[in-house]
Amino acid sequence: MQTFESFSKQLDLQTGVLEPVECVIQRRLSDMRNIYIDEEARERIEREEGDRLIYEVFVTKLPEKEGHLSYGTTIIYPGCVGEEFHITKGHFHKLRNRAEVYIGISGEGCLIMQSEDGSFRSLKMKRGTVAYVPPNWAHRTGNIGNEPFSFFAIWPGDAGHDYGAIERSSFAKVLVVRGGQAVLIDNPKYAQDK
Ligand code: M6P
Ligand code: ZN
Repeated sequence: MQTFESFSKQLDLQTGVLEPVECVIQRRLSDMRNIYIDEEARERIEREEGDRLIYEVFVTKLPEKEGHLSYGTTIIYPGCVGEEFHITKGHFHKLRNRAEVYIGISGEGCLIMQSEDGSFRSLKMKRGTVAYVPPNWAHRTGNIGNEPFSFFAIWPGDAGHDYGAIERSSFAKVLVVRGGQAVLIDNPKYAQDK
């Protein structure tokens, strides 16, 4: 039997930075075209303010194979695009029946989930929250506070990321600020049948 070498990394429990840093995926405004409901606001901010960093994913490179686990942390910087909070793209797993666990490290967030039949769930997250994303649910996470929101995530190595289905239909609800509060409203761009 082939063995795989054990290892450890250091997770900064204040910031979510995972060291040694191997690979950081940065998502900027320009990577988020048509992801937010207010595409005009996104374009205006990009034009007037530059290509704002929305979130970073510190990825640990591991075999994307059955039996392994993958893990990493995500840091979502505070802010809004129009009235919508900074939020990740969101994805289904390529292998739909693969679950995921999120552990809140810092800041305030909201995990939203949606199944292929259109059911929707949301869970607030803060430091110490352990949230379970069951098999078959697409998931994305927004920062609903004033500080960076970071969380640790762990998922099966063979799960894979499928962004296409979400890019086509989006999520049924979006996280917006109303009267200083984070609320979920119906997404005008949601198209279940596409
Ligand atoms: C979590 C995990 C990662 C994911 C990241 C950002 O850390 O679910 O697998 O890549 O969030 O989300 P997305 O890939 O949807 O932008
Ligand atoms: Zn996932």
